[in-house]
Amino acid sequence: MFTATKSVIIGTAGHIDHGKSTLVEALTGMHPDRLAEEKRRGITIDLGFAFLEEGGMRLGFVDVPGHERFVSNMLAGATGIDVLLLVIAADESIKPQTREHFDICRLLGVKRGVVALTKSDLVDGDTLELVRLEAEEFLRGSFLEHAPLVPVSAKSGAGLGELKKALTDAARNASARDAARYFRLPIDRAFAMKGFGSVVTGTLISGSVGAGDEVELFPRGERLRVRGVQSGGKAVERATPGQRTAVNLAGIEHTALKRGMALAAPGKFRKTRRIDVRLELLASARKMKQGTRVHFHAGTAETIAELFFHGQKELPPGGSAFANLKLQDELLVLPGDRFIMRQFSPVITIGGGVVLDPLARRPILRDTGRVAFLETLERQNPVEILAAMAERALLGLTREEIVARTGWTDQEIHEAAQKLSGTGRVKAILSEPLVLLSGKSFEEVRRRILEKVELFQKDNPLLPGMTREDLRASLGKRVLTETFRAALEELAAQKKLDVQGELVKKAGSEIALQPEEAKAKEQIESAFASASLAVPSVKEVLAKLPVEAKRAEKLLQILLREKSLVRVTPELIFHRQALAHLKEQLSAFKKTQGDRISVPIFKEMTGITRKYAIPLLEYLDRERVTRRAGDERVIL
Ligand SMILES: Nc1nc2c(ncn2[C@@H]2O[C@H](COP(=O)(O)OP(=O)(O)O)[C@@H](O)[C@H]2O)c(=O)[nH]1
Ligand SMILES: [Mg+2]
Repeated sequence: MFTATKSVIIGTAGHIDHGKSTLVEALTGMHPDRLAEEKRRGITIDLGFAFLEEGGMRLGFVDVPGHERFVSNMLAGATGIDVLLLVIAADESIKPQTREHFDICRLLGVKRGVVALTKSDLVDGDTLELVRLEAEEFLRGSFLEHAPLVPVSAKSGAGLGELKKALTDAARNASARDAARYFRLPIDRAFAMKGFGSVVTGTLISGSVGAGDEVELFPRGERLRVRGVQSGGKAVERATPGQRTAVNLAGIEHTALKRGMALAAPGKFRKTRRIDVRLELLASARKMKQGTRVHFHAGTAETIAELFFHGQKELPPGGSAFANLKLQDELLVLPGDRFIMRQFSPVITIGGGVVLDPLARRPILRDTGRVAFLETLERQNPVEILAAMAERALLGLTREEIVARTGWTDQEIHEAAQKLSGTGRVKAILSEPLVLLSGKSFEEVRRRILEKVELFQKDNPLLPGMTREDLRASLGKRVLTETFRAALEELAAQKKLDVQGELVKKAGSEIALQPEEAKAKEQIESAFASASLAVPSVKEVLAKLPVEAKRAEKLLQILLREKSLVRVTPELIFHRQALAHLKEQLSAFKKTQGDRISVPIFKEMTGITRKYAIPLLEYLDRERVTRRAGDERVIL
């Protein structure tokens, strides 16, 4: 059996020249600085990478630049860090970028790490102790409060073994990322490789990717084919989460690809420009007003965001709020994604937060339920979230919408929907493909259907019911056909409505006639009954009634529907009994005179003129009582 080796990303952070790159090299034997300019200038400008197999795990090192000018590069690398390697030089202690990098890692939700007190060879024991105390003080109350503090020297090698052990311990405790989720890879580099074509790299944050896969490029939208995948510098069948990953892509120029884009499972997600978030302002930042513009960093992407606080006008330093962010560029984010905000000018890190709704709408005053909805999203209970999403989707909530807004797998959606069914909070108006509606909206549609049918029957007492089509149209476009169908089905099953073919009526309702209508109806029927086969014209009968023409016509319709009367031609209507009698006469004729009858004999037997005889015989042919044979009829 194949058991995946655990892959963990270790990211450096710390002030420039504190020995980050040197330390990564000392630990891995690989120098992470790769650009010629970096080598020449001796500083890290962009991200560097190195790998180490240790303790049965695959450790990927992301080495970030410490210089303040390159914080945005640092941010691109900080995404996907499982374990932080915070570097503090023993000869300099905590410096501005130590603080900023640490703030960033905290805001990005990094959960564990190790602190290296580097260049220990340059200081005496007392100074080292002092720096240790300063570091402890600095980290108090943070996620690194209980992290190991390891003095090391890349020069002498002192402490390196202990640091490696502390890092592997932390890596072992890091929660494994889930390969069963949808694939997502924020791109941090794109280049062309001779003989291969376009290659992008990034830290695989979710799902897996392998040769032959189709992936979607965000925000551009192209579907691309994966030619091959490397991880840790080696070709692999599939790269799994927590791995530095290089993806060779077919069908695109490397110049069309750049840092900030992302690869993801095709057809699942939507790029966005509006997101709802939980936002946190650093205590060191200035208070923030509604409408403030900030630099926004998420994944490896960077854009400008305009802030709108839900339910408050401004945010004090150290404060936190729900906010709607309008982004200058479209990008791909999902709930739970962390982001960093940097002040517009001068550019310093002022806060960050977590994405709650990646497909938020523009904030509008009458959307009073938004804060409660965001609170629900923040609590992360899938059942509650699904119910709340359905409640806010007045038209209905589709599976695609759920995936795009949550990133949930089908299994997760199924489980949450299952737990909700039966509570009445959500109704599955369609199960394949899934469409959910809140119980409240569904009830409202049911109520409106009953109301429309009732109203229709009241306005049209002489009609047997409302057609499905008219009923559907009366509800307007804001009711999905699926909802209408499900509601109608349920009302019929509960015997609240009678649905017969195209007609819908209140269960058990009968046409209620006014006394004069009842009388008129009787009059019509008896006019035809007494006429036997020599029927009067319809016009003539209706004209004699005590009700006006429109109602008279409806009464006639009722008699036809009840089959008391039968329309033989557009002009000729007969009473059911007269026709029954005629059929009896024919069968009696067949017994005594044989099965053939001519038109004159038929006229003689029935005593009617040709005017009635021919249409009646044609009717009998249609009814398969007789069959025409030349000038005669065969009685069947
Ligand atoms: N004496 C001493 N110098 C070191 C040590 N580690 C790094 N340095 C030096 O400090 C300088 C900056 O190191 P570098 O790794 O580029 O720092 P970074 O900017 O944090 O990546 C370089 O000149 C290194 O040779 C150490 O443990 N002892
Ligand atoms: Mg460096």
